[in-house]
Amino acid sequence: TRTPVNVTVTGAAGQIGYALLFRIASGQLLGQDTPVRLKLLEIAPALKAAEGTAMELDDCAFPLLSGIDITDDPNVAFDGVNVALLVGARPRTKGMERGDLLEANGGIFKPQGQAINAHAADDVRVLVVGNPANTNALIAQSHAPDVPADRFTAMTRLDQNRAYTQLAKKLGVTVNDIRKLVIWGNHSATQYPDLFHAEVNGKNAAEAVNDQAWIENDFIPTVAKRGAAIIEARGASSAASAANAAIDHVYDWVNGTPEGQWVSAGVVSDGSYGTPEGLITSFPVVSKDGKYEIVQGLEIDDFSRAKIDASNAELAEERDAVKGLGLI
Ligand code: NAX
Repeated sequence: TRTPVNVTVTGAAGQIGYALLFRIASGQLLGQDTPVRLKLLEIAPALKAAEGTAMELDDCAFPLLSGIDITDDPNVAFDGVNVALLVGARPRTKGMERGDLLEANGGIFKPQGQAINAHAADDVRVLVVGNPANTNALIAQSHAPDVPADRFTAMTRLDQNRAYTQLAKKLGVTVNDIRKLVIWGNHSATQYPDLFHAEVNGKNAAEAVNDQAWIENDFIPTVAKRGAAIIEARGASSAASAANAAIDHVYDWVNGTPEGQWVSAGVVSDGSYGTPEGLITSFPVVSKDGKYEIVQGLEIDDFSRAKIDASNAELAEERDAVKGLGLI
C-alpha cells in the first residue's frame, strides 16, 4: 500500500471545511488509490468543533483515510504537509477598512507561510482559498523563500465553474460542450471571465454568443458577483461549491489537465501578458508533470486587455498595501 499523503486544511471547522473534508477523505482530492492523512488547523476556540467534524469523519469509515490530527499550531499542522489547503481567513466585518482586513490576514498567512517553509514536505503544493485569496497567497509565499514560488496558488476555479454554467445556460448547451473558459486576474469583482478564447463545440464562444452587450452587462457581472448572489439567496456564503472548486484545482494540479483543456488558477506571474511579475494572479493554465504552467501566445484584444489590466492593477494595489504594512 502507498504511503499516505499529508493534507492540511486550515479553517477546518468552518463551512467550507465541512464541505471539503469528507470529499478529501473519500478520495476525490487525489484519486481512489491514494490514502490521505488529514491535518486540521483551527484557532483554539474552534478546536472542539473540529474534533466534532473529525468524529464524523471517523464515522464514515473511509477506506483511504489513514488518520486525523487536530491542532492550533501551524508548525504541527504543516509538518510534512504535501497538500496545504489554506481556507481559514479573517472575513471583512462591518466598518473594517481594507488596511485592517489585509493586516488581520497578514497575521494569519505570514506565520502559516513561515511554518510551511520550515516544516512542509519537499513536494508541498499550496492552494489559498481564504479571502482576499490572491494577496493572502502572496503573503504566505513571500514568507516561504525555500519553497519554489510556483507551489503557491490562489483559487479562481469556483469563478471558472460559475462561468461555465452561465455560458452553457445562455447557449442551451451543457458544460461538457465548453472548453478553455478561464478567469484572469483577481478573485474579486474585477475578475475577467474570458469568452474570447473559450470554445463551444469547437467554435469560438464569443462568436457563438454573438451578443457583446450580454457579455459585458450580464455574463461578466453575473459571474463576478455570484458570491454576493449566493449570500443573498442562501443567507451564507458559498461553501459546497467552493469546496468542489478546491477539489478540482488540486486534482488537476496533481493529475494533469486533459489535452486541449485549460483551467484557471492564481499563480505567481512571470510577467506573461504584461502582468506585474511576482503578483499571484489568475491565468489560463495547463497542468503538466505536476506543475501549473501559464498558457502562452494568446492574442489579447483591447476589450480583454482593459479588463485584465484593471484587475491586475487592483492586485498591485493590494500588494503595495501589504508591503506598506510590512506584511511582505
Ligand atoms: P467560515 O467562517 O465558516 O470558516 C472559517 C474558519 O477559519 C473558522 O472556523 C475559523 O475559526 C477558522 N480560522 C480563522 N483563523 C484561522 C487561523 N489563523 N488558522 C486556522 N483557522 C482559522 O468561513 P468559510 O465559509 O469556510 O470560508 C472560508 C474562506 O473562504 C473565507 O475567507 C471566504 O471568504 C473564502 N472563500 C473563497 C472563495 C474563493 O473562490 N476563493 C469562495 C468561497 C469563500 O467565500
